[in-house]
Amino acid sequence: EAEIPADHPRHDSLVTRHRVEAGVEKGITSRQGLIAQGRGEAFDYLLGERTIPSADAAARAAAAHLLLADHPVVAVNGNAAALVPAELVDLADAVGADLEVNLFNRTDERIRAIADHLREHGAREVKGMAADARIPNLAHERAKVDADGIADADVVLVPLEDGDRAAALADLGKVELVIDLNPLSRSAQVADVPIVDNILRAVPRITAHARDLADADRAELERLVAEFDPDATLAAAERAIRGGDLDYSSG
Ligand code: PTJ
Repeated sequence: EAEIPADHPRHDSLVTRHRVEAGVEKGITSRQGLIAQGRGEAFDYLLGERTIPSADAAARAAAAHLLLADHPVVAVNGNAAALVPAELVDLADAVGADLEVNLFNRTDERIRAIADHLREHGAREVKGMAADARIPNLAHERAKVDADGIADADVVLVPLEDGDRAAALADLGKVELVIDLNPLSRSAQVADVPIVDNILRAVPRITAHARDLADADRAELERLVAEFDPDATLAAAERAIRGGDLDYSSG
């Protein structure tokens, strides 16, 4: 990361690529994670690599859900761990959530490597190794979760989730908060709160909103949740991507 000059017009995008590459080298990120990152990057480019107002409102609604939850869980996959490990630990601390490693391409080795990586970044307890519960309607390996983690959660934050798993979690009646740069992806479409933003910007933003709302009463949090409109949020993101008045001259 040190070699990329801070004033390079595509600095953040280059740093991100390096982190995902390093994640693969460290055994944290899957090779499919490289493809996922490329897809995300294309959408971010079209968004102007900024947090649009509807995504900020979604991050605030997500923070309200996490603060209201009885048992919030932040799921962590190979891309999230490579990109924002310390930020995920910070978010879990701010809202009192469990961290659970939960992988699309599950291997025990990668789960252990990600749990270690999160501990290196300040996490105390990391769930995901027990795998003693299943999400119904998913193939065996993809269905594994912890009984005292995601299986027991009422609110789950799933950054960059695969569509089938996002739909299966939503079918369980859990409140699902999804970070995904593609507003047309099934994960974004089934989410109670879709946050169409780069995970690099979205996670610290949810944490900042949670800290800002720490002293809010339940009625205010419930109002934020009730007023949030996922369809309008997705439509606003799609409009920003398709049209907008962006200046791409720096690219
Ligand atoms: O570590 P694992 O085994 O759990 O696998 C993780 C990936 C992400 C590889 C797996 O879940 C997967 O294949 O996901 P998909 O179906 O490729 O979906 C990833 C979604 O995340 C896509 O819609 C991308 O646009 C989006 N995305 C990629 N990078 C980012 C992103 N969204 C926000 N921020 C990003 N940096």
